Amino acid sequence: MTTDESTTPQRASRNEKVEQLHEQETATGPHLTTATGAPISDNHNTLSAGPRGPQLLEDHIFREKMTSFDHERIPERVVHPRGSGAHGTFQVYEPLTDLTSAAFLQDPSARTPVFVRFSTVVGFRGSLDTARDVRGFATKFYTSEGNYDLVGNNIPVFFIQDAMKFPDLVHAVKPEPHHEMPQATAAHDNFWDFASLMPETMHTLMWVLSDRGIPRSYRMMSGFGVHTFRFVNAQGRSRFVKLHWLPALGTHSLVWDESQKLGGADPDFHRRDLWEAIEAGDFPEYELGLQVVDEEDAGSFDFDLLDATKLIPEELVPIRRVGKMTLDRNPQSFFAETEQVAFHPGHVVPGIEVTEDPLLQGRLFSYVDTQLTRLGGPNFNEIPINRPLAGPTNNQQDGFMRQANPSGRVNYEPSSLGEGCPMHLDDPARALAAVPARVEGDKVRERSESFRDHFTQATLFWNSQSEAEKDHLVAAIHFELGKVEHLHIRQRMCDLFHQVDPDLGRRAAEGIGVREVTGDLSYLEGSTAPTPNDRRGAAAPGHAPSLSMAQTTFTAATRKVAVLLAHGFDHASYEALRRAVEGAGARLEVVAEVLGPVTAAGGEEVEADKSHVTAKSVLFDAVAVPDGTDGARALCHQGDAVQFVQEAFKHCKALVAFGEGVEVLRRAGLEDGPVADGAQVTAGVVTSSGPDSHDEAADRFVEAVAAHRHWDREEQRQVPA
Ligand code: HDE
Repeated sequence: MTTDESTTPQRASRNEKVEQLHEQETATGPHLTTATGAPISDNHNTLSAGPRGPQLLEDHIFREKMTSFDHERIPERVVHPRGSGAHGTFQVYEPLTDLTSAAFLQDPSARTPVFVRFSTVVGFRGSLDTARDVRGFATKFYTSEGNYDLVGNNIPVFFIQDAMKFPDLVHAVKPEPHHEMPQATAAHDNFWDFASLMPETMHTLMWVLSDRGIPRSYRMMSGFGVHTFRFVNAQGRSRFVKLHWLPALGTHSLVWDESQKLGGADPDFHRRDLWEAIEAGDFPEYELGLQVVDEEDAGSFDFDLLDATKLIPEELVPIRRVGKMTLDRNPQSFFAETEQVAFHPGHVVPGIEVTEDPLLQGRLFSYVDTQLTRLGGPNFNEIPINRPLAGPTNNQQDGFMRQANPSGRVNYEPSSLGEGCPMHLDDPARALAAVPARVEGDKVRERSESFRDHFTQATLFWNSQSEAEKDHLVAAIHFELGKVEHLHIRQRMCDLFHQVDPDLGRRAAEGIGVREVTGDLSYLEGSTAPTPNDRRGAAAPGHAPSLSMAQTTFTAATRKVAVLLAHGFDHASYEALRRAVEGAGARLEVVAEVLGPVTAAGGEEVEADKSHVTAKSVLFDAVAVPDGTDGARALCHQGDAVQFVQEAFKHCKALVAFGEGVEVLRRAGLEDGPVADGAQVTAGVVTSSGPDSHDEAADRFVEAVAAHRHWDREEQRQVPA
């Protein structure tokens, strides 16, 4: 039996007729029809009794159109509602036969289609992209053995250990229910009240408060499967595996002030960035990395592999890079694809299995359950974006929105009438299976002792950050807790931060009105929260460089550079800049006072891509000002241009000023003394004294762009922008 009806003779002739009709139609251009295909000649006027009379109930065309419109909305996801998707392919580097029997991980010449959806967690569907939040990174692999969903995040650990607490966590972080404020942020009393009573959140909180919480781009964001999974090979050997996505462009973040301003300048910042990069052929790439642990070694760590609040430091188990994903196609319809895609951590393929992680176990229930209301019933896997490449072949049938039922009389198994079809796969090793494991125990509601330590890895994270990253994390605490009205909640959080590191506790307290921090957690006694401070690792690892973003890849490729032009600019310096920027694979956009041509001192014309009305410095990675006396003078009189430069400086971005363009830096208060000869670089600000050094300055500038941000500049807090 098959669910594919397209091969029956009746179906074939019907399809031919439909094709003929379509051909006739496209000869004259497609015309409007009703939902049932009848042609429409007037889509502007309802049917009424006379041109000024009442509408007639018989106007089926109007009612059909309005009914469709009235029901356009479906419920948004309860978490991760705001997302952006892209299609692509995945290719494994070499057969992973030693690790898993999964077919898509065997053949290096095969390209497995994928669909990825990136998302924020907290904000509603129409909220902003750049809020401080965890990001979702969910991948659907359409493999020859069915769909495999890797439903991960950009942070390798999670807030809670047991799925039982998920509704509480999400209620606490979402806008407060009495007035639905604030939007898309954890910076409010409910969230920090909950966190202060749940010390198991501490490790993930450190990650979210770090710059990981405000990514520069979905293209520059890591992904993590978070839980420990099982890979099982054809011989039935099972190993524990953690999965990672490693972006080719490195992992980079925004500056907090910038991400807040972006919320206004472009709420679609990440969505647009992803879309435009793919349209421009700058296809985002991510390597798949695996950390593999033999089952015999699982007990050798000072944390439990089944505890989702813990990671395996790469220093203990290195990452093996096993394949690459390339995103090369934007969706055709946001709703049909990005909105209707339905992920589920239980969608695994033979050779990949779940573990007993109590958070993962709870997810196995939630994802199907939530689609029942979001996508209207149990048949959501038949929506094209969710449909597996082959099949499905089974006896499930009927229900809301069913597209294809099994044909024929047999809808049960076993059957002799259907000649036994569809039948079991005769080789269990190639089918979905559960590795045999002994399971026994008393029925209890109890957290494992091995889950008790909530601080060792939070401390490891703190220890491993660069000085700039530590400063940013403390500033994030000042913002988030600065928004908390109840002093006792701020106090508790500072005591918890003290438990992570006394210096962190002290620095957190400064500026949020908390006077004394002792790390006293006695307030937790008697609470239902798991007890806090049982550090299992007596000799906890002090420092894991892999946890710092300072160790990532740095490149200027695909970065966006704004060049500020005004009439009278020097065309040669502009050209030197353009050559260097484009040579590095970065993108140059001309920003001027208004749209239209800008005329150089020598008469050459350059068209402005953006005006100061629509483009702010936060939309760019770096800013350039060309040479030219009249152009520079004009820019000095444009408040928007001066602020553009100041703001880029404040956000530690690369800047270059050629020759007379340095006047604009002076006007912005960023340069005082005379310009030294040649090309000079100070904390990512490049100057060139004259035409002889323009090429060299352009090259130095591109290097400064590749460095992402120049944190050594942050001490100059007097910049007002
Ligand atoms: Fe999810 N999560 N989650 N989550 N999650 C959903 O499923 C849930 C968790 C993640 O782009 C929902 O289809 C529970 C961890 C992503 O469509 C829902 C628990 C991780 C997405 C749900 C978790 C994730 C979701 C809402 C604790 C990282 C967006 C809509 C037990 C490993 C997928 C939906 C997309 C979405 C439940 C924890 C990642 C309600 C109960 C840990 C990326 O089913």
